Amino acid sequence: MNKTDKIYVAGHTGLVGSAIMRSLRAQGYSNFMLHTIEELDLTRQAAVEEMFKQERPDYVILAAAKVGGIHANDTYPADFIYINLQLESNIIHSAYRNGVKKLCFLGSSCIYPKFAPQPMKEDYLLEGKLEPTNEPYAIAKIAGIKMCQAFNRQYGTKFISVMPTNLYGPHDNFDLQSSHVMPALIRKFVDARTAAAASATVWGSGSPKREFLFVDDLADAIVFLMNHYDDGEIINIGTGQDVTILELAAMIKEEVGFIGTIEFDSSKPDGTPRKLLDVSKINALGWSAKTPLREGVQKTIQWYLENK
Ligand code: GFB
Repeated sequence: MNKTDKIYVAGHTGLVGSAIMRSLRAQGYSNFMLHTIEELDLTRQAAVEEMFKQERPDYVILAAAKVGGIHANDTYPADFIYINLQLESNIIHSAYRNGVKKLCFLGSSCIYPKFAPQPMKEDYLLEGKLEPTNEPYAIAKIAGIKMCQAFNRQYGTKFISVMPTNLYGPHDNFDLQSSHVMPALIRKFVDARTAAAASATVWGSGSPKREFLFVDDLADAIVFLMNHYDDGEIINIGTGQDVTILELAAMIKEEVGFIGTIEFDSSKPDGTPRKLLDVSKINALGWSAKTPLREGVQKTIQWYLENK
């Protein structure tokens, strides 16, 4: 990408999109096409087509999505499949119709089978059944990957698909019902400390393992891949290391300075037992994650305390 090329970052105000904006701006890119959800509803096909025709971006980073944690995915499956299918379909098709030079589609590590061997290699896609709590979301993301590959094959487009692991960082959603585990636990331990509570509650058993990538590292990886990766085959983005939910909770508790105990709510689901990405493909291209988990947790707590 040349520094003056026009880049459309779909979802530029979210956790991922805002980090991509920070990374692009830091690297000297300055020509952006940005629309808030109020200005442009990405589920409306005609509106998306019109916007592409008028603004003709050179590059597209598709970071807009309906996302949420295990409870939100499990409670609103229709919204997760419908909104994601609509918006990715509209953007991918319009990108092709308007001669976009390259598009980056963001998938998720939940596209891999629930009981995939660990760490999960890119070619495990579609080799087994999905985790039921987020199957509709995963199916929408798999459809996005397959759309990119189909357009590449039929029309010669250059659409890449990246699979990030669980993400966290500034601008995350800290709502306790709809958020992912990292922001939920930061908020719970901060609230428990403020209230001098005896305990804070962690959902499930605490035994599932998750890999966490600081969102600014993801953003750097995406800009790197936009400039160095042209293959339609999916590529994982992660740290290559995971922790149990209990280990994560203990770390957040310590960093927040909460002195009470941790309790478990076994009425809430654990979800998939483990989803660690094999990151040898992106490492071999010359990229690896920089931010250690504790440092990322500290930065995210800091951001939450300043912005809550
Ligand atoms: O981050 P999370 O909601 O999503 O939950 P997934 C990860 C693990 O943390 C689960 C546990 O085992 C949860 O039960 N957990 C413990 C909590 N306490 C909490 C809490 O207070 N809030 C939340 N949210 N979890 C999502 C998918 O799966 O991951 C999405 O549903 C997406 O589709 C995303 O792929 C990356 O890692 O289980």
